[in-house]
Amino acid sequence: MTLTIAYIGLGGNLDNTLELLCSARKAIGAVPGVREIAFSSYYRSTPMGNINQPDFINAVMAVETSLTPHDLLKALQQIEHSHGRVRNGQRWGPRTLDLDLLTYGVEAFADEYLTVPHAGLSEREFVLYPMAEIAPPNMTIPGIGVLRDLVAACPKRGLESINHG
Ligand code: A4P
Ligand code: MG
Repeated sequence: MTLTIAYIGLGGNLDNTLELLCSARKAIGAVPGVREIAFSSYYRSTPMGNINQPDFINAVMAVETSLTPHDLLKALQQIEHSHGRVRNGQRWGPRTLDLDLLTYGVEAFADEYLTVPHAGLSEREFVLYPMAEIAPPNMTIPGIGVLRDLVAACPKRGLESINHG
């Protein structure tokens, strides 16, 4: 059985996001064929894109997996759906837990379901900094570059790690 190291980005911006991310972390580690090997600090981050929304909380998780990238994505999407809805008054609120497959071993490919490494990874401080915290010092993002160089070129935009407690 081939085991591949994959990195997963977790994010959200609701009041209970920290709980959601903790719960999603456990759920990811419990998927058959997936084992957590590292988890970054949690970071508070300025919204990318539409600025008119609350700050995000982001983190990155490294796993070792026997799943294919598409099966891993499917598992992440199921976890998004089971964790990403919150009670908002009497109605179910929008999905706000985002799980992205950032890298899958040394693979670089894109099809209609999945782009690996994740598109936009190299511009996202809320992905690069937490990833660098848990990745090997010389890690290369396939087809993109050396993680350390990407971090050095990426402004922090107010990103800060938060105590989880
Ligand atoms: N997809 C393709 N490649 C991947 C991949 N590597 N990982 C496809 C995950 N999904 C991938 O995703 C849309 C489609 O992308 C999926 O059907 C999948 O097949 P989605 O999760 O349904 O949509 P989304 O995440 O809501 O939209 P999108 O465009 O992916 O949003 P982003 O780019 O994830 O941005 N600011 C801060 N500070 N922190 C954040 O985490 N996140 C967003 C969402 C915006 N601003 C943010 C943050
Ligand atoms: Mg996404």
